[in-house]
Amino acid sequence: MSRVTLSRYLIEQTRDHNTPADLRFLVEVVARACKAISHAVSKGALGGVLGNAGTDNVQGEAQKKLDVISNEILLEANEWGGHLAAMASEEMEEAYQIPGHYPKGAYLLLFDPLDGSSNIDVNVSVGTIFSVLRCPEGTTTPNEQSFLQPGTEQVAAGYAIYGPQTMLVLTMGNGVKGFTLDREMGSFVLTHDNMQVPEQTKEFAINMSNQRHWEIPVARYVSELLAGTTGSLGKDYNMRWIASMVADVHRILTRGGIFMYPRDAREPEKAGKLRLMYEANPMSFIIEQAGGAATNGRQRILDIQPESLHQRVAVFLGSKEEVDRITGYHHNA
Ligand code: P6P
Repeated sequence: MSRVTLSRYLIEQTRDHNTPADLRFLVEVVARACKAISHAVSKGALGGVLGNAGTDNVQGEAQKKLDVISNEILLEANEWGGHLAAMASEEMEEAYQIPGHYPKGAYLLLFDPLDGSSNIDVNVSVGTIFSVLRCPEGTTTPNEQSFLQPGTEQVAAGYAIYGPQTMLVLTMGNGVKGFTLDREMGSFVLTHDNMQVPEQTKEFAINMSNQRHWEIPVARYVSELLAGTTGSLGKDYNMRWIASMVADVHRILTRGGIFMYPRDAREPEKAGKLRLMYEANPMSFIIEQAGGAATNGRQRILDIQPESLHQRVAVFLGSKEEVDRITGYHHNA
């Protein structure tokens, strides 16, 4: 069978699901930007792109040079096309307005340009996460409020993972597709036609060093996982923590598992570490489209009504049986 490239897949999506041409163009442009980011990341020390940029992002976190480079790549790739009304990024406090000399379009693009960037200098997989919303009707100058839509309003979401392979994983509401970058041809080729999260798993992902800070439902659940066949769950579990959300989620999408980043007592005023709009929402859309589940411990992440662009959220996502279990423990706490 001839290879299905991302371009062909998107054309077929338009034919089969009436995907608007502007949305198809948007995904193509983001994919092209991810190829450029992949190229920059792969240079590593040879490209003089490792290490800190000497600046902090809106979260007060030191920015890596590649965080700034990746953000610039996505802005420059998307600002001229006429498909976007505005953009928002983990790396920028305010929404990014499309320069006046470019046309505007119907969509809002949100992204974490390089997630897991603490791993860059140690050559561990990192990625780009993106989410697409419609700009509210009649909005001529989108502001923060324009972006504050629940995750159920996403029309597309995806991530690129820069690992042994560069892959683009995408949902437009009709399942989850995985595309592998053919570097010789420079095109993303469909290699994973229908990604599904197994409902059951024996693998969990959490940063165990935070154990003493967890809320009771999380402490109870993880102790049961660790008890294995000697405990109430009756099976032994394995643990993975890459500390790069894109890499942990990709593993779960590929072979199952549960990913947890709970809120904890270190900063009780924060609802969690991960950001709702450009990390949790896109990943939750993908996981649900693949048959998994995603909650903040108490409610479906996609149902959360955002209150601010950079708000944080607790995340429990992956194999439905386990996400339902930990969510049940929160409800019964
Ligand atoms: P910790 C990376 O900085 C990130 O935002 C996610 O990609 C990852 O899952 C998490 O933080 C890792 O956090 O506290 O284990 O370093």
